[in-house]
Amino acid sequence: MTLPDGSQLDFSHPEAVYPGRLITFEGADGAGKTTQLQQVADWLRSSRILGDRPLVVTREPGGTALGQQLRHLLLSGDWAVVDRAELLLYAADRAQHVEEVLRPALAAGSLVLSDRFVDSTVAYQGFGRKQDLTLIQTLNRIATAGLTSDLTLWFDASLASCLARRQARSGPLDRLERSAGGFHQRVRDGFATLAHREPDRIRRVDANGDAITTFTAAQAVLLDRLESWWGTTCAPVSLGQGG
Ligand code: T5A
Repeated sequence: MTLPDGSQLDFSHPEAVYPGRLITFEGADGAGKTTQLQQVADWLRSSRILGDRPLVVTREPGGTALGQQLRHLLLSGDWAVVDRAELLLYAADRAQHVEEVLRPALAAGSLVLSDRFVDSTVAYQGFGRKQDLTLIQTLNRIATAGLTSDLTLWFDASLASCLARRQARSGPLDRLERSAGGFHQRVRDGFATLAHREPDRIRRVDANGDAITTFTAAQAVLLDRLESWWGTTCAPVSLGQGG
């Protein structure tokens, strides 16, 4: 960022290269990413594919104590939240999450699986709420201090499938899930645009099928990437066989 006197503000972290890796799980509400994250974590633990490398599972919003409070403020629907406040609350959650959870875990060499990260803000607040994308990019850079995912799995299911899954789930819909007026279509368009722009970092996983079919597709991407990072080799494991 250039200041009025011509000097530069640099939000990036001075030691941005870590021995660990960050994989984020993204998708529209109800696409099934949380189900997939749990299955991937179970598979990685039971297969011992990571050896002694720690596995950390976390999420946004709500990956820290502060974040859990922010998650409630954002999703309960108990009060009005204007779009700019929504954007800033997600950024606050992320800043805390990055410093308290992600950086320490990555510095310790962990494989970190995060249920959502910066791409959600672009898709939801940028495309969904139509807020300024340049502003969001700057805010994401401030919140992350330059940290990016090494791999993002975008679980993509049709709007009809997502809606049916949201409705089949027990409990009320949260504030974001209740958004109408083409919001969910724009969110999906947002993820599609991001995946098109960054095909190496963001990999689309077809999530229209059942959970096992989706897991098999995600597993193929993960095996390939884990091997390229750490030379790990492991045959795909069917769900239910426990590795
Ligand atoms: N948000 C988040 C922003 O707007 N900006 C941001 O920057 C960030 C970080 C909370 C909300 O915050 C928004 C996005 C969200 O609206 P969240 O906690 O991740 O984020 O909430 P949701 O995405 O709403 O999580 P859900 O749990 O609703 O959706 P998932 O994770 O996609 O779906 P999942 O796995 O929980 O599954 C939903 C139901 O479908 C079934 C499951 O059993 C479950 O009942 N299911 C399937 N059914 C059939 N076939 C499959 N393949 C299925 N997979 C799962």
